Amino acid sequence: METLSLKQAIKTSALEIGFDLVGVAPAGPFPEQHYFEQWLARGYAGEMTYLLHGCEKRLDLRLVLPEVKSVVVCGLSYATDFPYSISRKDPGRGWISRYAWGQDYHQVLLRKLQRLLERIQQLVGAKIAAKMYVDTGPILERVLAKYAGLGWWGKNTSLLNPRFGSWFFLGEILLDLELPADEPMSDRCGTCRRCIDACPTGALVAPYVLDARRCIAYLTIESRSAIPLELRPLLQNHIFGCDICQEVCPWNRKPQISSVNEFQPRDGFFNPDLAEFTQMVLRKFIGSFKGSPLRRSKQVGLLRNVAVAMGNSAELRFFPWLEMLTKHEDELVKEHACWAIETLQKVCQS
Ligand code: B12
Ligand code: SF4
Ligand code: SF4
Repeated sequence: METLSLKQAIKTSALEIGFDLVGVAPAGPFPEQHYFEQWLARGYAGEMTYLLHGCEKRLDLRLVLPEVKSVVVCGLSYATDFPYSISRKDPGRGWISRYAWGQDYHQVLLRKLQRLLERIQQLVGAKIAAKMYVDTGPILERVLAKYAGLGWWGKNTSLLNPRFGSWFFLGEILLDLELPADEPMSDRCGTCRRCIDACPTGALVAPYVLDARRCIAYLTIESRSAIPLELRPLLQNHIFGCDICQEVCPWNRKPQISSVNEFQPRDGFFNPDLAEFTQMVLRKFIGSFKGSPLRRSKQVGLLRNVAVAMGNSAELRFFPWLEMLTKHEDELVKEHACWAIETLQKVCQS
């Protein structure tokens, strides 16, 4: 099969398998890679040292797969028609980021990529060297997605697509197969800067640049440390991740809804009452969180986050819960619970 029709057949297969977006990127190098080095040098990665250790590979795909000639990049929407956090103002209820409401996306995408790879090998009629990645691999997924024509980099650093907004995950197959690359999409942010203005912690330090150390997604999911005191009040009711810079984006006003049922919210994950959520974390962490992205924070991380949200709530009904958390065996949980009690006491006095 000549390469253009092979590429078309691969794209058709990806859509049949259920991906919403698909394109082909060259194997690089890409001019924007230097942004990644600059970003690391400024310390914006915080505790995510795996980004530093994998730096060489991220800058050269051949260190990941020596035979790589092109990359098939796929996108899968996780948009649901549930409301946005910016329209829900109850401080006694926590916010879990939309991407984490349902099943862990890594497995969902990897299963689909595996089927696509099998289909590619059938089309080629031979086994070819290949590697699949979803999120955790040492590659710059958004750079590849841009060059595969899936979207443009938003100023909030998410990849945006006119049909799906930014509510989609990425997955890639690196291939020992020469395929014609797609055209990158042009930037459609224009003069807009809503995401930058809406970020509660000032984490978007410039257009297209995120200081992860200030980002609520990093602080509540990736960081294993104490949340800096000055940032705690700014976290508001966020207990796992944050969607604000995506919710305010005009391209996310009416995104096409995902067809994947596994991304619908589990019971108790959409805007949960903070006390009920704490009870679930304490009693059912092993059971209720199986196969959920929330496991990444571990039980201790979730309790730390809940304590901060309770402290920010100005709701005195959380005192008994916080008292209980001050007796937790983990120092991190204790310290955040004490902070929250002091914060609530100040509300009582004022
Ligand atoms: C580390 C990481 C994070 C960190 C840091 C995020 C960040 N913006 O860098 C934290 C924990 C904060 C995070 C949060 C989230 N993440 Co994340 N994350 C990653 C991961 C593992 C690496 C990203 C990385 O290398 N960052 C370093 C920066 C420098 O690289 P980059 O963002 O790709 O930047 C490129 C361009 O933006 C451009 N660029 C950079 N600076 C500049 C400056 C200018 C002027 C220009 C023009 C371009 C430009 O060049 C860069 C590469 O050199 C990727 C998976 C992967 N392997 O790529 C997922 C990934 C980016 N995350 C993803 C998601 C879904 C999220 C969250 C929405 C989850 C949530 N709600 O909590 C949030 C969104 C927050 C946000 N505004 O980005 C998706 C993004 C999907 C999409 N449509 O964009 C990915 C691709 C995972 C996946 N497979 O689906 N994430
Ligand atoms: S995810 Fe939240 S904290 Fe992070 S950059 Fe976006 S708005 Fe700011
Ligand atoms: S809010 Fe505006 S500037 Fe930010 S990503 Fe969306 S379109 Fe771009």
